[in-house]
Amino acid sequence: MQHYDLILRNADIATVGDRYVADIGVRDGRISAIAQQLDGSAAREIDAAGRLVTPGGVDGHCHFDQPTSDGSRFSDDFFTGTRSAACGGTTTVLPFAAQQKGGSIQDAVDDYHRRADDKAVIDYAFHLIVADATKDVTQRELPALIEKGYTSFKIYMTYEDLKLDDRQIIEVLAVARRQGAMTMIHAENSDCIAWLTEQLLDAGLTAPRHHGSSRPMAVEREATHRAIALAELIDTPILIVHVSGREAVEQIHWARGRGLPIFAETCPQYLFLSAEDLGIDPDDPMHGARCICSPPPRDKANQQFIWNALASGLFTVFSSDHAPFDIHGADGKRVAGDDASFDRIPNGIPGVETRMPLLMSEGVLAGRIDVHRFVELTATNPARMYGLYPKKGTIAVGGDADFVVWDVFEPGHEKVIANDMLHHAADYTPYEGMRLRAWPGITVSRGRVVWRDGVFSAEPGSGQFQPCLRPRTPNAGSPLDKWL
Ligand code: DUC
Ligand code: ZN
Ligand code: ZN
Repeated sequence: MQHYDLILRNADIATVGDRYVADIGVRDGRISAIAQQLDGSAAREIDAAGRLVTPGGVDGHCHFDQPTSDGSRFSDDFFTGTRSAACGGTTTVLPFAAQQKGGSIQDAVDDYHRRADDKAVIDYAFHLIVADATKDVTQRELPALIEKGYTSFKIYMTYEDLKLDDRQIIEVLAVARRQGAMTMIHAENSDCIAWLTEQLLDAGLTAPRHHGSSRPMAVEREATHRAIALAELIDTPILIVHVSGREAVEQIHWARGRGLPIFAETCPQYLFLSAEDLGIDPDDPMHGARCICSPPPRDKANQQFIWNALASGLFTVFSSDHAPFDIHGADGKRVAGDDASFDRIPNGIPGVETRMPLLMSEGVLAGRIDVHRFVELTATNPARMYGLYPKKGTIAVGGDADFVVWDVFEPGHEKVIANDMLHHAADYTPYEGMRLRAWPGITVSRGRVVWRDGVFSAEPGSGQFQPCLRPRTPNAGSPLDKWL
């Protein structure tokens, strides 16, 4: 008789392609058998009793303990950030090792490992941020890092200390093409934002809500179109991150129609927040700062547009873009003071723990998407895009034993989100008071029960770094090959 470390019995398993009830046998952190009435014993058995079980989430976009240039500090380090992820059903995270302008990417990676390796409680891989696309970076550092398992990088079209110009973007895309890596692009037009910001500040319009006016949809639409054109020119796939609105969606739809491999990500803030959330509370001028992120949440009508694009398959991945800054205290949103103008307020909101339950509740249980699409967006596709599939991102024999057993609540008995039930270190959640019909009851990460019935249990440093494979093979046979 086979012996397992863990058997999950009577699981209602959902993957991208299948749904069936079976037992899952786990040995040495991997799924070693899936069968109806699995014959065997285990050190630990859990009866899922027909509850829905989905692959552990892969959050392809989150920020923990990332160095900043304005004196602010991300609320979460790798311990609190990954703890929060685990309690929200995520078992793999991909934060960013960010190159400083003038610095080396390898140094950024070494520094980030020092921040992560003793602290993470679930598995993690790193994207790179390329802030300075020098010859040394594109010809030596990036190819060497890709070889070592850092196979995706983010580039910015805005933010003074991060942005690349079109020529530099082309150089990075050419490396991605040669090496078979994935380029993620933050698409907003930097000069438009700078000009609009100057006009707003000159007119005395400095409150948090004007953040939205400084980055209207046209700014994102133009940069999205340009990113698509540059990727088309170099003949390489890209993934456009945190797509916020209908006008950027239209550009991606257009590109797909031309057969271009343009992938896209959206995030909970564009489904559940709107420009109104940047507004002023008469008693607290900084209230709207809680929801300052870039691109900003759009008008309410836009939310339906994003839902439609999630359901239709236009979006490839659904990530949190968890970027937490405290609303109280001097090193978070208020780093430039209690009445700082919108352009001096750190961008980003917390959301790594609420990503999966928000989409399960408001997407699947509300009938907007089916459970297979949920799995695809939250786990399988991010694992595929970033070279972690099928070790991560599905429930299959041979893959890591990463899964979530869901609690589902009847209408009238929903779970009400409150910041003090979350496990991040941020002092607020923008989703306070939302009533959800689903929440992870159990999270299993590489066979370890890290979250069960409200109790978190995992040691700092028990998460493992995951080198990523190349998400695709290098292009071959294009006329561009003689130059690239
Ligand atoms: N925008 C980003 O590009 N990164 C972090 C947070 C944000 O709002
Ligand atoms: Zn970004
Ligand atoms: Zn981000």
